[in-house]
Amino acid sequence: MSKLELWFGDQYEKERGRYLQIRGDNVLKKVISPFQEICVVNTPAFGKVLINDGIIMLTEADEAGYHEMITHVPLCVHPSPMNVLVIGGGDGGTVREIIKHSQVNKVDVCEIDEKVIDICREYFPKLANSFDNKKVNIFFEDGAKFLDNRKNQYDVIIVDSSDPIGPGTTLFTEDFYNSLFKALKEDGIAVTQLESIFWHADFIKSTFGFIKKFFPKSFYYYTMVPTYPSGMIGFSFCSKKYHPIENFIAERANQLPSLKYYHSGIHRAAFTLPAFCQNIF
Ligand code: SPD
Repeated sequence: MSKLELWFGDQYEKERGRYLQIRGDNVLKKVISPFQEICVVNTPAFGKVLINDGIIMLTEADEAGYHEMITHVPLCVHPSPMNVLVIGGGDGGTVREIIKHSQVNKVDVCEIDEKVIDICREYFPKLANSFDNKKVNIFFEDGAKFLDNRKNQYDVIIVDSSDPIGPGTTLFTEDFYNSLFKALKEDGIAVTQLESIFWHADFIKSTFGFIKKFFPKSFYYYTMVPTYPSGMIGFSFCSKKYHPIENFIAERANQLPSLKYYHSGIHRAAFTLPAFCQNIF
């Protein structure tokens, strides 16, 4: 008798006719929170995988490329990033990277779903232990509503969201980018998760349509994540003052401890886009 095999992949993209499959050995946890289904699967190829509403959020094997790039790029450009906000990021990977920066005094985290943090504390302690750092304050709120009450407060805001469906939908609107602009100090930088140039170019282009209304300096940059749809994912770099390459502080990047992906060469290279999308954002 053949062994029953568990295969899974990104359900959102499957509906669009494209689907990476990963074999799972067993489901470690499956919970329906008030916001989404949260699932942790053990896999032979990628270690433990966190899947929310059928969409891969992270795998132990390749999360570093995502979390290091969403974090160190803005924090190695802003000259004095003391007050940082993370919207989303309930697994703790982004906070783990932020607290490597000694200049940072305070990290606020606004995660809509308390269950994500609980589950990640249990199954991904190497990421979620970062929430125990004394600089970290956690708020369980919708990110868009949280920003409504905050003006001129943060040096850097990192939007470590899920996809533009489900609980993350409000984080991809023009109003949200307007709120990001207002919540930043006069020289602030926001970085947001912004999908794949291969599969979501129209969406990225329309998002940049309103990013450019608010931020004088805006750029798309990317990282490689084999288990995300198309094997890569990008970010918007939204800045009031600083340029991601001209104001890059390479010495700071070179001093960061225990990195798997980020270094000063990758920082610069990440903003160089393939020919087909060089001029569309
Ligand atoms: N298509 C999936 C994109 C998920 C991006 N964020 C995941 C959270 C990792 N901290």
